[in-house]
Amino acid sequence: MKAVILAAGKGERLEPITHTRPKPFVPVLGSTLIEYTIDLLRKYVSDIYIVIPSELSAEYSAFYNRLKGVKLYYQGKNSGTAAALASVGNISEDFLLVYGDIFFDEDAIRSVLNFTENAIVGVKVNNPTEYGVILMKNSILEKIIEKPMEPVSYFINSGIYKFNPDIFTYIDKISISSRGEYELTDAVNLMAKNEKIFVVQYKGSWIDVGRPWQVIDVNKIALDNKEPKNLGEIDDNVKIIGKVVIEEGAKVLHGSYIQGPVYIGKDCIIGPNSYLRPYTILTQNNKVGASVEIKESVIMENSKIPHLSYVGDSILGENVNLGAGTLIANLRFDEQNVKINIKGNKISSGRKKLGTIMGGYVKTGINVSILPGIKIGAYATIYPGSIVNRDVNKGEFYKN
Ligand code: TTP
Repeated sequence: MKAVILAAGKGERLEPITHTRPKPFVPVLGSTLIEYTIDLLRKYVSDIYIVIPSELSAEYSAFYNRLKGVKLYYQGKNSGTAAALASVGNISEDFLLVYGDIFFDEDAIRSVLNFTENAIVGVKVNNPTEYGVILMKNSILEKIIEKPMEPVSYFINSGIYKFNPDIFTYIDKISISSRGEYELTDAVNLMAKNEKIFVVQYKGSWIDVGRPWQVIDVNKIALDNKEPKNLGEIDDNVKIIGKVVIEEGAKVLHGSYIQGPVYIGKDCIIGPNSYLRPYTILTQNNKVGASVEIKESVIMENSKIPHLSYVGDSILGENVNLGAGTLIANLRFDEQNVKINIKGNKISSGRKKLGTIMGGYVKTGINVSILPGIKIGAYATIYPGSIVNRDVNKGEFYKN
């Protein structure tokens, strides 16, 4: 069996994380979302095809080029999920199709493979109006309704399918949607009129990584699923409580206090006297120094937080350097859910606690304070002593 991963989306909602990396390469512990999906699919399929954007910056290309044992296809000039699938040409046997921006566990794949016919994996969510809602009868798909105004059902399309080759015939028949895209769900709806598509009611982990804070959610689940281990070096006088995963080459120095679950990736150096609280994810080669406290945050590779900082409920991109005394606020005085700017609209994150979403290569000077829900674009520089109370653009020099 073959599998196709659609990975040619824009990922605008995930900015500034996607300023320096394609959306499917958001970190999952020491790996990335797409590499996690590839590893999982490899157990079940012989060939993996990945559809990627046709125009790639050098920065983005480097990520795709590091994928081994997969075949890359460039999406043609049309946009949309159906156009993306059509880019692989025709596949002459049954195949799996998976969106590249979802996190799920193996049971989802196993359950869809149980069917000899077409099948789609559905999941229950609280916010169905943001997804393609599934209407079905006796577990057979009737229709998918994209982003309905009213929640006609709480059961939605997870982005995992098994198709026979007829899907390509239906793709040929659809026309451009009101969103200006060729949408796979239009082809699936045509197919559902003529052929049976079974709906798998999946209850395991599933996250659509569309919004920045969902990167924290995914990493929390991935860490919960991991066994504790220690391949690093730990000094005397380090206190570790709960589950901690410490990868090769990592060092935890004197006086550090670690409350699991915590992930300490390859070659990280922690301490002396650092405080890591639950769901601190240090992906790789991070430096966390003296009197630094981190909680529920994902810190991407090569980023350094060397002195006297607090980082709570945040995402820091790769190669970031926080100046001494950089403090990130993660709670509003009125304790309302933190809002964040997504494509020009202020959206509630649904989280009472959310700090900053910082792109790659950002540098902060000493004594910088960042208010809750602020996004800082990649390559920005924050002048010492600044209070960051608005979003900062990519590459901006911010001073106040
Ligand atoms: P979406 O999440 O609908 O779109 P997106 O990835 O462009 O994200 P954003 O809205 O934040 O810009 O995409 C669902 C999946 O389909 C995702 O894995 C990307 C993939 N996709 C393509 O491969 N080609 C496309 O033209 C589109 C629109 C999506």
